[in-house]
Amino acid sequence: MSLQKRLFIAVDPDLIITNKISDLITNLKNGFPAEGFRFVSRQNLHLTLLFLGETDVCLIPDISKKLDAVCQKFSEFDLTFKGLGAFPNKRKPRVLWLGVSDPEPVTALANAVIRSAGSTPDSGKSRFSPHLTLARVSDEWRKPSSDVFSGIFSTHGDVSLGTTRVREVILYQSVLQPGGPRYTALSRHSLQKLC
Ligand code: 2AM
Repeated sequence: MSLQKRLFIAVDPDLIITNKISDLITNLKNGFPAEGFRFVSRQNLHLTLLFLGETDVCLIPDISKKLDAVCQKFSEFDLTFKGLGAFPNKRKPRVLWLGVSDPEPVTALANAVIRSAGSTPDSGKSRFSPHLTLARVSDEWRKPSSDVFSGIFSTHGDVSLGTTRVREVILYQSVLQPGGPRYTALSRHSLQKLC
């Protein structure tokens, strides 16, 4: 059997935005019953471009090469984090996320990454929708707590966290552990510098 790693491709917010997202998560934890949420830990905050899932390790050099090629065609760009949203909907969320107000550049980048590197069984199953996951909601909390969620969206729905410069695309390995996943950067791919 060949060795496999669970992979995904993402961009990271910069330190200032990471701190602001971390503060927002602290506010959410303080203001609302935390036991129904699994918040993303500070070091794991990212915006996924493509989830590859379990991937043969022998494919990793080829994926990295493809990411280099994609990143040669895209310049660094700004990404503004704004607004809370939820999958599948705000009434009974399974995932609570932070949206972006300028989705075009990151969507173009993600679509290019999907076209180039998205050939594993799990990749590119759903349409790219730019979001940064803040928390996952436990099943038992989805049904009885719609007033909690409406409280969250009325208080923080329009939250505006500022702009990060996206400078690189990162190939991550995810190792699932009882205390939450551990993400390790396997390779980093710089976008073209702005003049
Ligand atoms: P998301 O939280 O932005 O939706 C690493 O597992 C990342 O890959 C997750 O943070 C998740 O991004 C994304 N992902 C997409 N589809 C996935 C799936 N089927 N299983 C696990 N992660 C998935």
